[in-house]
Amino acid sequence: MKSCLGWGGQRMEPTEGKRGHWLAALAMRRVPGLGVCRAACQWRLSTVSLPLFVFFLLVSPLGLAASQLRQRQACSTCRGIADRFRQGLTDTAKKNFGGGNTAWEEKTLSKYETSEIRLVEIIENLCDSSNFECNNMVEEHEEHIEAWWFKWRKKNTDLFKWLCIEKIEVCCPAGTYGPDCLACLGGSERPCHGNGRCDGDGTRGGDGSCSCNKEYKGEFCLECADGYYNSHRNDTHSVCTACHESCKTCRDAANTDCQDCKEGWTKNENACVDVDECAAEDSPCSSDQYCLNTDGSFSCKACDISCLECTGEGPGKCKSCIAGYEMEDEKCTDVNECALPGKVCVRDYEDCVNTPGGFKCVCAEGFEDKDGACAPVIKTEETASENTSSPATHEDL
Ligand SMILES: [Ca+2]
Repeated sequence: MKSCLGWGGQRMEPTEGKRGHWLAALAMRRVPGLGVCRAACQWRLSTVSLPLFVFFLLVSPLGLAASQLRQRQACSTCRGIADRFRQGLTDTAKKNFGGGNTAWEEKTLSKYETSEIRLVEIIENLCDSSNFECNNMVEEHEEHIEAWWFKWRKKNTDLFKWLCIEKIEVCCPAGTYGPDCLACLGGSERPCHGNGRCDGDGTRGGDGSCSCNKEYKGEFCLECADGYYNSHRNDTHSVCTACHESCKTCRDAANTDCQDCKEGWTKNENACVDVDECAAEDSPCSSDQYCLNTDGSFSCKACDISCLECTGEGPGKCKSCIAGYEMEDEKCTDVNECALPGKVCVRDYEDCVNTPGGFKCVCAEGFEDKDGACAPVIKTEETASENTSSPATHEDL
């Protein structure tokens, strides 16, 4: 509750001592956080059954997952605060210092360096105004930040470690996880033996288990995943290297070292070799496609547009031609219907135009299609050009 009362007005009035006035200054400047916090407090106060609700939330799997997520988020929020604080220190380092060298300036600077004014300036920029979690955390733990600034900063230079790990206890040292910061599987020095990610690493959440990189498997990420073999191995180190592309599993790097072949490959005299899917009696492709064999696979490609069926790319690889084409010099070639002995365009004043795979009948020059016949074109251009100047323009003026 204390935290909520923070920006909610109480500290708008300066209270006793140092903290009172800078907090008041902060509170007044940080209007955006105010409303949200006050609303949250009222909700909390008015909810009588809250403990019960929280209990059920925590025991349900969904609740556990949510609380895990919250713990991780709290750590990342705190880390963000520590990072922004460090940035704030850098940004304010040269402030109130003219760049001169006078005793007065040195004195002023050294005073500013450790002053409340500087602290307030830094704290102001720790969170974006829309970041509720961040504002809430700063507000809730302002005493810690203040204590660090005035008392502990010299001894404990790392604010993240001091605040997030030791005081607020939302983070853990790297390589450890969970409420008690236990070592990740494989040890905190090299979690998951350096071959994976430890669940909850560096946070108060997670269970310390390993998610292995793709080359590794097993609880400790020491074994090799399918398609990889141990090129180096002892009790604490394991290096897994990719098998030959033909192996599903292997003992070493060559295609003769496969234990099992990958799909699309087959064992032939101790080695895994490509299966030629295209050599099969029944082509795996459809009739208007040709089959292209590749290492470990195959693909189906479209025949040339002139082929009905084909054995490869282009009109030269047709087995038979589509209508409008005929086989000529082992190629499917367009039939010129217009040059055939029988006339194909039979209307008067009509020309035949050959097209790939077909032909068109169009009216000859000077004729146009009218009611299914080719009729002479009647010119109307002269009347159109005479009407270009209109008296309307004069009226407008
Ligand atoms: Ca193949």
